[in-house]
Amino acid sequence: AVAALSLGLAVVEIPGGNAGVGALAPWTAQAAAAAAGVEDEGADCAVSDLGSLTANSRLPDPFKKINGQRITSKSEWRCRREEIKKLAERYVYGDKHGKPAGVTGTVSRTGITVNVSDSGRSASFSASVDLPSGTGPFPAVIVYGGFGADTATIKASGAAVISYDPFTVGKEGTARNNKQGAYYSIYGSSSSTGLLAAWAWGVSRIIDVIEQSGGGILKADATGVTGCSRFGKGAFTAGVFDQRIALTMPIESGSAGVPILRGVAQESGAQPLSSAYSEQPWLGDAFGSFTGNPAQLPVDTHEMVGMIAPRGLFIMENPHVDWLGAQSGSVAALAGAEIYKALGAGDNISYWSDVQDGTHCATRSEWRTPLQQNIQKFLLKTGNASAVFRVSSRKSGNLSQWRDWTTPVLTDSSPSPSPSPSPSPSSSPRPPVSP
Ligand code: MCU
Repeated sequence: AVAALSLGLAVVEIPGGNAGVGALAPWTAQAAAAAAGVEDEGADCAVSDLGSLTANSRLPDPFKKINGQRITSKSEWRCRREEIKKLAERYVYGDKHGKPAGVTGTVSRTGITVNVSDSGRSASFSASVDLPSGTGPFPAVIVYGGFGADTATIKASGAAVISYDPFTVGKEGTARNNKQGAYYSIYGSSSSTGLLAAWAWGVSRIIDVIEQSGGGILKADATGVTGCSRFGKGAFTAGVFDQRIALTMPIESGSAGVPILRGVAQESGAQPLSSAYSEQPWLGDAFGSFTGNPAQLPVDTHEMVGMIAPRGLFIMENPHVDWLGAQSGSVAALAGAEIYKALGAGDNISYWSDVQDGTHCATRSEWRTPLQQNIQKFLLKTGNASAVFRVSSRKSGNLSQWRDWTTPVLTDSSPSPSPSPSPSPSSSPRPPVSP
């Protein structure tokens, strides 16, 4: 539902509305959000009970905690996000291990090496580095796999390209009980963690090494990630699970990527969940129980989108290949954008499926400018272009069919304490009395 607009304005479709081209959205004044300095900001949140599973054919309410209460303030999102993270690991991706005891490595102008050790096991992998012109230190985009990402535009924008071969960390073509690659060398070949989480762990370890390198060549706080197709699934998962990633750019990711899992199960021609589960061990082993009944899942990918908030996210999709489930992708973006908006970061999520060329993973001229603008805004921190939301009319999903919750207006402050039996007018504690 995007009409061409040639006024020199960004074409912004207001998330939640589904037809036509909106004016610039009211939340465009938000500054770009910085990435967090840590992989998982909510690691200290206590999430012990993941609740019970109840069928819900619509998208779970992202703002509703496992205990049934809805959050009311932005500060509560941190631990609500951790709940979603735990649910996503348990039921969709498998656990992504945190930073192992030993991570060492090197960053040079041409490559990165990573050596990892934990509990007596060790593994190594490497990635190549291609610097843009200039003196640096540079921001960098970690590019999964060897195709589909416009590396020329990334470099021309002023960011380095780190070429990451995820198969060195999690190999494809193995049985689920015999997984291979650096992740599984450390955590075991029968680990129930799927390849997407393993690949994401590899990205996190690359960022560890960049952090430890002192920042002379690459900046540690300005890392993006991208990739197309199965590597779009991977790039999305990396951004979901590492809050140090400032910009996440999945391309044509399809089932097990951005598209809502409940949606691809119904979308005509989209890769079925059972196919995505069995084609490669991308998802965690536990997802096997849900391929036929995604309504039982206590999470869906709109909440993974929300886990990336408020950091930069630019979702690119192809509406010409049914297998890619772009309609369900648009619903994930629209519903996820509600989380961005609630956090005051609605201008940090872009979506673009309105493209001409139907070739899967083509280099597309339409994405050149928004790619550059996202790099400027979130990695170089020199730009503040508005987000774009261009949904192809070929595959435009309708959010209202998929949700039964509304988007809260979250307060900036901490929640007020729940009403006590005898509310005291003075809530400040008495000063300590000295003996
Ligand atoms: C869209 O990503 C995958 C898709 O899930 C697979 O079914 C297909 O075999 O490969 C796609 C891909 O990675 O293409 C490069």
